[in-house]
Amino acid sequence: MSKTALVTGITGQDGCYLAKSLLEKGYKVYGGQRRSTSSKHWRLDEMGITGDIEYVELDVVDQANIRRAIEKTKPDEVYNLAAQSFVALSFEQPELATLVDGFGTLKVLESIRQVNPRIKFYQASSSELYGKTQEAPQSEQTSFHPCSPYAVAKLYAHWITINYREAYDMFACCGILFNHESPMRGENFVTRKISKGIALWLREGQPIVLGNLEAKRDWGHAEDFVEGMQLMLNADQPQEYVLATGKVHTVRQFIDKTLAYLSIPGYWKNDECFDKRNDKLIVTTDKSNLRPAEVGLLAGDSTKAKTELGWNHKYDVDSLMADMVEADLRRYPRP
Ligand code: NAP
Ligand code: G4F
Repeated sequence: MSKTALVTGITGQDGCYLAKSLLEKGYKVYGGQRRSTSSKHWRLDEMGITGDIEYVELDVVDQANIRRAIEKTKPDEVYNLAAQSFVALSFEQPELATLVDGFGTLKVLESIRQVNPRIKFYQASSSELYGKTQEAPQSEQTSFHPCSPYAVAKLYAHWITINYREAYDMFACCGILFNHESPMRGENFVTRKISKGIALWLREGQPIVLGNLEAKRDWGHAEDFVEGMQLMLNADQPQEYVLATGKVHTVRQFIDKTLAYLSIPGYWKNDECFDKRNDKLIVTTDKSNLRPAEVGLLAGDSTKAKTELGWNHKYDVDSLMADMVEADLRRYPRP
């Protein structure tokens, strides 16, 4: 008999890749989405799977509503992807990040415990938990030092998931996922600002405005990472796993790769990048894009996921960047 999954955060980047993958494996997929005055299905539409999913009203700040959604959908597996996931915004709206990313997870867990504690639960933990840690690369053994309201809320969610597993013997696990991007990435995140920004620069000439160009990230592709989530929920035992590529690049290097891919000869003058052919500005910075506290380096060691789950990634940073740039060139073609 086919399995049923309830995915919170179905309208987000990971929601659409996970739903596509689950549907391909024969799952019945319920998508939890919060009320909105307009449709937020652009990702699902682009993937051509909008009509294959059944939607339920689900806001993770309202427990009665989560409970009803679980009673109605009777899932075998719940993937809790719902979050206010933009780190920078969590400094502006710290309470909202705490309510959604922290308490929201508790509410989903508690609803599962009340309705059917045999439902398997996946929590979207984050490499942001490591924050200011001095250790690199970071593995399941590395200690956490979160340094944003987002990361602190995610730390609560991480430990409450483990607590429910230990206290109630639930199959609840956390994937500690390093940055993963795709053509479906939200437009505020730096890789998408670059891929969309360069398409608009080619079309209309306005420069891309960024913040800290020296931040180092371990960027993978969401398509690979949603496979790891499913492997975790289908493992013999619920455990925590790091998913990462193990390769690190700065924001500046990601820009260089993008320009090289498009054969745009760029040169840097401090934090501004220009076109060698005509000195036209391509990238500049503005302090409004800096954060009160910054995570300088995230580099993941996913040996455990590779050996125990057989997980691996198909994309590297170059094929990820190419996928994103090609998608934005299609969306924003030159006239
Ligand atoms: P995303 O694109 O920002 O999607 C977040 C989803 O959460 C959206 O569907 C959003 O719905 C939904 N949401 C927000 N507030 C909600 C609420 N109160 N109730 C119900 N749903 C709500 O994020 P993502 O990149 O797919 O990431 C998925 C999860 O993995 C998140 O928990 C994120 O924190 C975590 N994570 C992501 C990464 C990464 O690099 N992408 C790495 C580690 C962990 P709307 O469309 O209505 O806004
Ligand atoms: O793309 P970002 O906003 O992603 P960030 O902060 O690493 O968070 C993402 O990954 C986490 C996993 O590690 C997730 F948990 C989280 O939900 C989210 O998906 O920023 C990446 C880096 C940062 O150091 C930032 O300061 O890029 C730097 N950056 C430089 N200029 C910028 C910009 N980031 C953004 N968003 N916009 C800029 O203009």
